[in-house]
Amino acid sequence: MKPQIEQIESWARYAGKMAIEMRKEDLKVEYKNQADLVTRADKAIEAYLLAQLEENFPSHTALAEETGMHKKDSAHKWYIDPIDGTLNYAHGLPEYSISIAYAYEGELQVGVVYCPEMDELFSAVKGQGAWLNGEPIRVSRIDKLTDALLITGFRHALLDTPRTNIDNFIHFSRKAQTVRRLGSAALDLAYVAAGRAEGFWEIALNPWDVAAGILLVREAGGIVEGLFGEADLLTGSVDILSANPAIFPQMRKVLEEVRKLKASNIQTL
Ligand code: 2AM
Ligand code: CA
Repeated sequence: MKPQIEQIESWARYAGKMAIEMRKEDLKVEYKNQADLVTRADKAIEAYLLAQLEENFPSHTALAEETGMHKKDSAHKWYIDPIDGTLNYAHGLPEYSISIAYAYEGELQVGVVYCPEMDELFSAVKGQGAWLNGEPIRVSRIDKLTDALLITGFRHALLDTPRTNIDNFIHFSRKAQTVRRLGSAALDLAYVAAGRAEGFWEIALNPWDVAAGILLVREAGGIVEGLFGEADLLTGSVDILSANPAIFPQMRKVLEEVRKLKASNIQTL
């Protein structure tokens, strides 16, 4: 049986209620490392979503942030982030989301990203389109980088390494209208899909952060690739570039310029 979008949407909405309720009491924050944390809400929501899968699709494989791979029939695979943007969640900021995606034979079929605090549910079905609370969404028509609002994020562990995103951030800050750092990659991609941002890039994300958002952007008429064209965005560490079709090549050009500067050891700041 194929997963129905309405069913996944209802799981996401229920998970969102759990997130809002649980934030009223002690979140029991544990640190995976300085900037990577987990709360009892992440664990409870993941357990709830995995239980839904077990009940409805017992033969399907699931990859979930807190408990890893639950390997079964891997032609059917789910990507689950119970709370994307846990740092925001733990600090009381509204920018966090529940992200659920389903892929068949490696092709994303359904994606849902739900922001409970704003009650915004973004959904997409392969070949059918993308929606925000049931209304169709499209990427923006802005076509000049100088008019573009971009979003990015920074992996803490990369800050003092050659893979740091800081150089890209500085160059895009000069060339675009502005660059925002919001804290939930799943929502960032949803905002590109909805035309609120023209582009998003980030380094070293995980498949569960991006799977649903990738389908949202593609179904809304946007482009998603690896930062330098890598095709596989659903395994291992993911470097991602996503934008409307006009802005996408302009962003790639800037990323390539920065890469060249770094390779030639020229001080890029
Ligand atoms: P999370 O809140 O689910 O951990 C912030 O720019 C984005 O990076 C969020 O989507 C966040 O997801 C993700 N993120 C945080 N820590 C991470 C880590 N150690 N590895 C990969 N992604 C991470
Ligand atoms: Ca998470």
